[in-house]
Parts: sequence; structure tokens; C-alpha cells
Amino acid sequence: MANTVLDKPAVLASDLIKKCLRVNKLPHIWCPGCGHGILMRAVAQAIENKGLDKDKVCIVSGIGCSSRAAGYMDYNTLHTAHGRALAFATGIKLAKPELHVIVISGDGDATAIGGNHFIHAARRNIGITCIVFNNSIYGMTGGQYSPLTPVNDLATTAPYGNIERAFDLMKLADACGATYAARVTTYHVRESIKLIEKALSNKGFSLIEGISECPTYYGRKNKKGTAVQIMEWVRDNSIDIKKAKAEGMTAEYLKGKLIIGEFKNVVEPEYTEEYQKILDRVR
Ligand SMILES: Cc1ncc(C[n+]2csc(CCOP(=O)(O)OP(=O)(O)O)c2C)c(N)n1
Ligand code: SF4
Repeated sequence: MANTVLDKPAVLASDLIKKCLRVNKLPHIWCPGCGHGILMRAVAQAIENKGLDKDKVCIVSGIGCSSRAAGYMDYNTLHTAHGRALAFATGIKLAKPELHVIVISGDGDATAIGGNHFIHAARRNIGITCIVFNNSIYGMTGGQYSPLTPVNDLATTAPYGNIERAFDLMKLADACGATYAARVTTYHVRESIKLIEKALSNKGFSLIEGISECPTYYGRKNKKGTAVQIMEWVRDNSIDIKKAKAEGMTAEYLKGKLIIGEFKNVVEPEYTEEYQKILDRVR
């Protein structure tokens, strides 16, 4: 196995921080126990493991606690408007197809105000790696429910329980035409890094849904306990999609479980390559 930071945490983790983060922007704003830092680090580690040239990486975010990650990461970065990260990223990828364009987004940012950009970026299969830090709630603005808040859960805007059904982001990405889709968690860090690496290797639109903790709003509102207890729940209730399929687990058995792992990995024409073909033809 590669000699990753996770194999020698004490020494190499600090190297990763110095190399990939803007240390002058630290300390970060995230609450103690917030899962977003774990996902940010997994993204940086995946970029590092793939040996990408930092100058060829562009990280785009919208607005939210999750979107603050772009400010801490030492690559070409844009911190844009709420819900619009994929629109900015689309422009960047079209102008500079040689860049590895990565979007970091929250569940609200990506699937509520940014939902339309999401479905069309996936439909076009444009070469963007979209990483949704899903904490099931709007963190930055105080705990409103999002399109990924489970039914019956509590939020500041659903004090008696959320009656809206949540999107299944894996199914949404698949239906819209994304060519790579995986769900990872802050508990399964090694697997998360590997799947982010695979997403970065896909030529077209890749979605990573990163299950993250917001102990401050989602956790407190829903009496989920401490950040550690939330992660223990994830550990005890996650089932890999491959295992679920191999063992023929029924939908009834999987109800209430968190299905993780790689859901889709196919090859389809990538948008900027198709666009270039048109340019070559007409010029
Ligand atoms: C156009 C616009 N609408 C609303 C807001 C207010 N706003 C800022 S962050 C946010 C929600 C963030 O939630 P999410 O995207 O889930 O990210 P999290 O903070 O949970 O990481 C909202 C509604 C804004 N900044 N701009
Ligand atoms: S409010 Fe929630 S999402 Fe935002 S930093 Fe705090 S724990 Fe993280």
C-alpha cells in the first residue's frame, strides 16, 4: 500500500497541512466535532496521492460552513455565491479544460439553491469532481432543513419534524447522468480518500457525497449526542453497497442503514472534449 499520511500520521500529517493548506488562514471557523475538516483533509490527501500539480487544481465553493474549505486549501480557489459553485466551475472547466476542477459544496448549497446547476452539470457530464459535504442541515445559517434532511428529523424550520422526503443523492446523480458516484463518511477515512481519488480519475462529472457531522445544529436538534456518538452511529449502521449486493440484502433489511461506497463508475463522452470537437470542426 502507498505510504500515505494516514500510515504515518504524526509526521506526515503536518507535512500535508504545510503543503496543502493556507496555514495563515488558520485557525478555521468550524465548531469542535464538525466533520467538514475531516472531509477537507481527505480531499487534500486524495489530490496528493494522485500526484496532481497544485497549479493545475482549482477548487470552487459556494457559501456555507462546508464552502469555507476552499479558503483554507492552498490551490487555485474561488469562494463564490451560495448555490453557484457549479456554475462558476463550469465556466472555468470550459475555459481551461486542462485543470482538475473540484467543487466543494454543502447539502443546501448543492441540492437546494444550487439544485438546478447540479442536475445540468451531471447531465452534461462535464469534467468536474463535485464533493458534497452532507451534514443533513444548513449549518452556517443556524440549522434549517435542506433537501437532504431525513423525513421526521428536526430543524429550526421544522420544529415538529420535517415532512419533505430527502433526495437520495446517489440516485439523483445517476438519473441526471453523472458518470461517477460514491458515498463516503468521515468515519471511513481511508476508503473516502480512495474513492475521492477514483472520482478525480474519472473524466466526466463525478459526485462524492461525504456524510459529515454537524453536532452544533443537526446533532443537538435531533438529540444525536456528541460528535463521537454520531460517528459511532455511522460506524455501526453503514453497509457497503458491494456487500449489500453480494449478500442480497433486501430493501426492508437496509431501511434506516447508511449505504456507502461506489455506486456508479462508467465512461461516457465528456462535455469539454465534445465541445472541442465542435471547435475543431468549425474553425
Ligand atoms: C443567495 C443566498 N441565499 C442565502 C444565503 C444564506 N446562506 C448562507 S450559507 C447557507 C446554507 C448553508 O448550508 P449548506 O449549504 O448545507 O452548508 P453547511 O453550512 O451546512 O456546510 C445559506 C442559506 C446566501 N449566503 N446567499
Ligand atoms: S455549525 Fe455545524 S456545519 Fe457549521 S461549523 Fe458548526 S458543526 Fe460544522
